[in-house]
Order: sequence, then structure tokens, then C-alpha cells
Amino acid sequence: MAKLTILNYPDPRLHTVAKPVKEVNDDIRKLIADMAETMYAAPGIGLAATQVNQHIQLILVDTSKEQNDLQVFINPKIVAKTGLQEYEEGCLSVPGIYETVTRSERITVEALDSNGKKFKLNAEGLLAVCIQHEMDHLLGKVFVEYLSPLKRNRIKAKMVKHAREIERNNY
Ligand code: QAP
Ligand code: CO
Repeated sequence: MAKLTILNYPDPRLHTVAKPVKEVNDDIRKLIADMAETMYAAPGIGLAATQVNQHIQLILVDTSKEQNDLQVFINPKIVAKTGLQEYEEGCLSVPGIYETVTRSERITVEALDSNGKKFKLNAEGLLAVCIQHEMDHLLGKVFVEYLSPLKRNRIKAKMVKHAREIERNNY
């Protein structure tokens, strides 16, 4: 297993639209293992392949307290959604930023698992939020894009400043 580099907002590569996975093979399972290591090390509760610069439709989620319930979604599709909920979201690609976003309260997702087997899942609450947040990454969308332009630009400036400081410290 290997820890992967996470792209940080406003990296333009985060706006890449992911392509469907054609075959769930050992290369995909290796990427899943590396992404899981990366997500748990962060620690995070969700990670999309987009965030590790792999532009395929693959997301990982683990919203369990013990961080021992990895859920893998390949080529996920939301086939039903009801209600609305607000949740204060964060993102491993936007470290230190937490903002409230409104999303569907309950969703039904269809996807393939790590063996290429199709499954259907009903999700609500945090799990539903997390799946929607990660699926947005596959469309090239970062949660800060739901905020006002003013807020988003402030976050962008903060991220750029922070990146410059890290760069300076590494020099
Ligand atoms: C997406 O995000 C999510 O700023 C997953 O300094 C988050 O795992 C969906 C993290 C909340 C729904 C609700 C963020 C770690 C982790 C940070 C994450 C940070 C360190 C974010
Ligand atoms: Co994210």
C-alpha cells in the first residue's frame, strides 16, 4: 500500500470530469487500497479518485466511528433522492475550511463494489451527505462552489497564501 498525494483547492485538476471504470481489475483494487490508506491517514471520512489525480468514477466512504467500515462505490449513480438537510462539510482538498451545504436528506445509490458486483444502497444523514460530496468530485465539483462567490474567493485566497507559505518553508 502507498499513501497518495491529495490535490488541494484551487488546483484546476480538481475540476476534471471522471470517466466510468470499464473493468474492476487488480489495478483498480490497488488504487482502492492506496486511497483507503490515504483517507485513513488524513484522517478523512470520504475520498474521491479525482482528489488523488485519478479521473475515474471511484469514491471511498467510511462514516463509522471506529473507521472500520470502508464503503467503495464504482460508477455510482443516484437513482432516487428525497428531502433536504444542512451539514457542515469539510474536504481533504480544502484543509481547515468547514462550511454548511444543503443536500438531499435520503438517497438511493447504485454502484459496483470492489469485485465489480452491482449493488444498491439507501443512505441518509451523514452517509448520504458524504456520498453526494464525493460524487460531486467526480463531476469536477468542490463543495466551496456551493458558497457565495465572496466566500469562495476568500477561501481560494487563503488556500493560495497557505500553499505559498508551505513552499517558502520547504525552500
Ligand atoms: C467529505 O471530508 C465530507 O479540513 C469528506 O484539516 C466531510 O473527510 C462529507 C478533513 C464532512 C460530509 C461531511 C478536513 C481532514 C477531512 C480538513 C473529509 C482537515 C482534515 C475531510
Ligand atoms: Co471533498
